[in-house]
Amino acid sequence: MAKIKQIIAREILNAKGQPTIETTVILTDGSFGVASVPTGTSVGEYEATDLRDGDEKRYQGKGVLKAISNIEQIIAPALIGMEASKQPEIDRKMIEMDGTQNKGKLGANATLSVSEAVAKAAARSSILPLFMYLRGFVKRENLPLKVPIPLFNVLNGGLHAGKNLDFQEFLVIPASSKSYSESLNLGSSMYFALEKALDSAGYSTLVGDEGGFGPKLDTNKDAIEFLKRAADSLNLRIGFDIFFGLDAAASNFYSEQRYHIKDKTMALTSKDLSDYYQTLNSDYHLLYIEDPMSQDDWDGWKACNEALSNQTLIVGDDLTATNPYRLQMAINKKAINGIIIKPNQIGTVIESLAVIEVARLAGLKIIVSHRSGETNDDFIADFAVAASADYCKFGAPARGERVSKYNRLLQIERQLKSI
Ligand code: 2PG
Ligand code: MG
Repeated sequence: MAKIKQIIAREILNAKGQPTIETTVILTDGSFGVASVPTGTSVGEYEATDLRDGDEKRYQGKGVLKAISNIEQIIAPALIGMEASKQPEIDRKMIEMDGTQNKGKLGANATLSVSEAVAKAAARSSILPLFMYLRGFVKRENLPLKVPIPLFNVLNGGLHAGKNLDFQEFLVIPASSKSYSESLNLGSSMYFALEKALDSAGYSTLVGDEGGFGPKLDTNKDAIEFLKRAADSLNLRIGFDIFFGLDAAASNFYSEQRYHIKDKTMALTSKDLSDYYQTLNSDYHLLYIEDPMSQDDWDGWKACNEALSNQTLIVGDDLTATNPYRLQMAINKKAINGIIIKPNQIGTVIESLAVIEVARLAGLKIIVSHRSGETNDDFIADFAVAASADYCKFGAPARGERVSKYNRLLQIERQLKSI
């Protein structure tokens, strides 16, 4: 069994031009794994620490040299000599060495890059595709091995597009009856149909952080209306061939217990906002709403889930932050029926899988997600398949750091056919 021989980390840039970590793990049999970790822009309050140097002379204080030194000086000496296939022990060791609730000492960016690089190296060493290797750590192996349904973020708003709109992501979701490759084609067709619809109405088609268009429209509803126009232009039946979804990222337009959106002149209570989602739902068949309420507005969440969950996925992201305690609260309060899983919100591969396990037992839908500040690393594509996620959210079907994941899923789809 191959053991960890060397761990090297370096500072690279993510797709937004901010520093991040790339870690290489080399094993005694010569196998190696390279992993780089993403960064969020709209970061929830309950996420694990993305450790930054704070040295204003380098990269506006966002350098990651401290996290890198944690990898090389603290993590590497402890992990070298361990069997690479013992992912749970390796991740546990890092959790213990960190000793905080939120990876505040070592940095979740440091621990995750090592955790993922170890998994990649061990997969190579065992001559398994990464998704098959990771599958070995997933409980309830009778779950279907399939490519998740992609959620395409074709229109960007909020912090991802200069606050052009309040809601952050306008998603198109292919019907579950379609194969993954058909779904990718559909997402791409919608993307270009939307570009045409915006352009012919005189709006900008410049793109936001996740590759979707970022037009300055009058209301959030207008953005959904443009999705409808794009679908109509392709003769797609909404609610049959294609569905729409939102990541409202509502913490970003919540202040003094009110929600502020362009669609309404008055500030909204949770109840008003929930009613508005219901109106949008009856007009546009919203299959999915992520973070409809702010991250601590539990009453709002509960009421929204109660009102909408029979037709719509009510999904926690900032609310749950891939954190077992937050997830348990959300389950107890009946606040959600789906959960976003972002490995960098918690900091290791095994902890991310454990959160999925608990969520699935509670009957929640699982959505594996990228971050807005991605790299070209495609780890989460394999991770999503291994975990039998219901959906995956990797941005628009455009731009290198987004399509690296979608393209990897194409490869996996082929590999699954030959199993
Ligand atoms: C989100 C994510 C990813 P960010 O809110 O779901 O789309 O955005 O990475 O900026 O938190
Ligand atoms: Mg989100």
